[in-house]
Amino acid sequence: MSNDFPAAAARVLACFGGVGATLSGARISAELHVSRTAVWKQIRVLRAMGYGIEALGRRGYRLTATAAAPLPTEVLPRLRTTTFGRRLHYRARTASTNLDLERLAAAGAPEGTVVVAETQSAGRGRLERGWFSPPGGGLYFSLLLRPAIEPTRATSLPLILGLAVAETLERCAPGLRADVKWPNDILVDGRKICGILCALQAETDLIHHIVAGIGINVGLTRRDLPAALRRTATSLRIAAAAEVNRAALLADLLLALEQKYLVWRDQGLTPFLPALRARDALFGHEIEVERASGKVRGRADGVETDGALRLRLADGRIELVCSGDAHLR
Ligand code: BT5
Repeated sequence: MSNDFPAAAARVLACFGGVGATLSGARISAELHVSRTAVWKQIRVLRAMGYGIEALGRRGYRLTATAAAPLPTEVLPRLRTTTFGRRLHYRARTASTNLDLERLAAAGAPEGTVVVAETQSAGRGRLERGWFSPPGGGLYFSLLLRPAIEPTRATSLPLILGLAVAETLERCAPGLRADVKWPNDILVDGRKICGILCALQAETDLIHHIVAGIGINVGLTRRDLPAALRRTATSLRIAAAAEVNRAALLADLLLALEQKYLVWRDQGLTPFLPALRARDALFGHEIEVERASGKVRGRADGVETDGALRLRLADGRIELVCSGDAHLR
């Protein structure tokens, strides 16, 4: 585990042991051999990170709530996976978790390694687009995968990751309905709540690794959204008035991702086709797909076992689209 959780704040936090504990400032300063002022400073740092710490006058401080932030200290005790997230790197701020994880991957990090950030200054979407990643409002993380499969099979990966996200969001916000929009979006009420970016490092026959970046809007309010996203984006708070603990969400999601990934790695997309069909945001709609090679229009007809979108053209023929951006017409 590595993180840039401020070391001094972490030591103060460790003194408390757990939620509900009360400690005097004198005791903390004696235990850590620092001044009372230094303790107070770290209490303020912890509060700014989302920890609830009540000041009780001469009796000291009480830890009332742990932060909902996706800190390793919050995520790891909740984690029920075998490998996903067991190596968890936390960044209070970074340019892009995908870039951080690419570096770790190049240095030999194992499958399941995760980088999670409180905020990203240059969060990435596909094709050099950006991902709006303000602090406190979202879950931004990247997951390292090293499947021993042919590179062409990786096309369908974002769909099963999307399925894991959709199912997990519904579990943590009862009443919410989440759909998967080919190739890499999760929609709630027709608006984007999550985007997925899978970057593949491969040779013709061999995948070196895949960095799967996932961004989820959690606590953002409509006012937090920039004008350009106000009509197209949503969050768990906007859509379901849900107050979601991001650490718990990450732990739950990593389990769902691991379970789906292992089945997908061995059996491909086929076992997931019924679940995808039930959540297909495009199925039956007239759509336009922008591809590198140009636009194509038709009626969305589900996905193939390799993850390609089936598009029924005006003349009834089915065109298979491997990549692109789909829009409802
Ligand atoms: C995606 O790209 O949807 C992939 C987004 C992946 C973000 C994660 S966060 C953790 C990891 N680290 C990174 O640097 N990236 C990954 P795309 O399909 O190209 O969609 C990008 C478009 O979505 C933008 O051009 C905006 O229109 C819109 N958008 C940007 N931020 C958004 C947000 N927070 N919520 C909803 N829509 C957003």
